[in-house]
Amino acid sequence: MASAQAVGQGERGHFVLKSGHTIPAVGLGTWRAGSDTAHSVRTAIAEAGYRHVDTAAQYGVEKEQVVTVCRKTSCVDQVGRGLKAAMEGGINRKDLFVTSKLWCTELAPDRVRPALEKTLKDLQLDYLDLYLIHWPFRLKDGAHMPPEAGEVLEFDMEGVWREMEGLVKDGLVKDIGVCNYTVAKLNRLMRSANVPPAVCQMEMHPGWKNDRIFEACKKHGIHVTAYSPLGSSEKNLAHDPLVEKVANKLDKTPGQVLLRWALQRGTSVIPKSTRDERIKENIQVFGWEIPEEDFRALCGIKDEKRVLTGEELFVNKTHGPYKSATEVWDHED
Ligand code: NDP
Ligand code: 1BO
Ligand code: 1BO
Repeated sequence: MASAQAVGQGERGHFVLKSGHTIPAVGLGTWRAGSDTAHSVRTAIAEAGYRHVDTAAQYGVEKEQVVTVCRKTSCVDQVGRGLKAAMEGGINRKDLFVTSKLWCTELAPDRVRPALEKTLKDLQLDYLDLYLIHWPFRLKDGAHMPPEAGEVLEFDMEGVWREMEGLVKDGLVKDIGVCNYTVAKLNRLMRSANVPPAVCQMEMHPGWKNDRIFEACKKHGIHVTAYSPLGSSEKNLAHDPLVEKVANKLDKTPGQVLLRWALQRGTSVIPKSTRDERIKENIQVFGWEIPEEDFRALCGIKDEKRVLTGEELFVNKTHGPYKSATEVWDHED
């Protein structure tokens, strides 16, 4: 049966990583969570039962920031404050799973450790459960979107990974991994890694199944986390007629069907919401299954397209080095 993957072990479900550590099957995404971040993190952990939070230095939500708009000063909430509030409410740090990511400007061996140390300080933590390379492209400090000539630099993948391995050795992070990798880049990394990536995070939903890299990860025993599992805000699949039909049949919400579909494929999920009711809804995905025929029908959704092509971040059509999104993905799409 398509849903053979072991999920729902324990109260909320988790997957076992290569390292032997476990990753909770559902985590809270925080990209574009903005001023609601601390509240969302606190609600997710203290009220909805999440134990996994996904963030990144690049999201600008790890640390509280004071912003002034139209002479009015306010605080942008942050993940660190939400985690702290949850821990003050009695949740143990060791029961939480916190993921963060190394941004593209820091993809040089001598920048890895300082970047991690800043993230730890901003999150007010003394270790991370998982630290990921956010995108496998090095950007110059202050690079534009899209990048101007000379703003995409050479990326020393092996040197950066050695530094990531050092963070594990020194107990600053429990596991390391990558995001937005292709099969070609993964094979290159596997050739030199002493500590193989525990997790590969990638865009995945019925409108972008990403099977090629998913299969490569399975072959290497690398756990996959599906990002944008609802299709992100740009392509929200909650209104897809087939998803709605399956949801009605199972008496679940479209969001729950999309998340359960991903769990049954064997991936963890990190849906983002800043609405309390959706945060709670998105973790009610255990103790029931999408039947085989509906699972297969969802797999058959046509018109597969990425939401995050990387084009705005890394493509310079005139000067390169990446002149198209196809090149960003090593011609594998
Ligand atoms: P998601 O697929 O999680 O979708 C988020 C959107 O769906 C928001 O507009 C949200 O709105 C809405 N939503 C949330 N719950 C429901 C629901 N039950 N029904 C209908 N709509 C819902 O998109 P993201 O792109 O945010 O991906 C999730 C997380 O993955 C990110 O937040 C980030 O942590 C991570 N990520 C990692 C990337 C990487 O490069 N490694 C790239 C992209 C994402 P509202 O908030 O109003 O509820
Ligand atoms: C800007 C980074 C994309 C979301 O992870
Ligand atoms: C804002 C990030 C877009 C990546 O393609």
